[in-house]
Amino acid sequence: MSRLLKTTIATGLLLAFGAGVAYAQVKPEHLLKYRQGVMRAVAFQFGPLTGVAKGEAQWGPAMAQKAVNLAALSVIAGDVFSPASKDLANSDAKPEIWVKPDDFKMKMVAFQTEAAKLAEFAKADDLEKVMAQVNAVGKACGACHDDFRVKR
Ligand code: ASC
Repeated sequence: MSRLLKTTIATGLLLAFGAGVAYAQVKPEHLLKYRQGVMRAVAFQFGPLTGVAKGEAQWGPAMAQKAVNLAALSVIAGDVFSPASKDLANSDAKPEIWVKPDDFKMKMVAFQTEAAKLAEFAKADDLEKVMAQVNAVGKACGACHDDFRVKR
């Protein structure tokens, strides 16, 4: 193995370990605020888009930007349910998330996939496809909430 390769691998391992340690040190209440903030941000992008799908809100560049934001946030949403956050109090996240991680992951990926499609249709300014895709995203949101979020 070349020296450069060894150095690269060693640096990568250090960074990965360092990030893990830094993450573990975040206070639980801050992790919860982060998670709830990200999910709130998701809802604040998606809510207006559901208005578009219902013909109650106007389509335009600002609304298309919300779809792009939603796709980015969906990626972050996949990172806010780490095992380190499984015992947070005052959370609507069900323990099943960490009991059935494969099922949870599948539903999270479905959300991310549908949100990415919505962003593409939005960027293409294809209102007809946007309206249909908003419903697909809503179904993905709901499918995960049904199983993994405490009913309110
Ligand atoms: C929203 C929102 C959700 C989803 C869900 C879709 O606008 O805040 O949690 O849509 O209701 O089933």
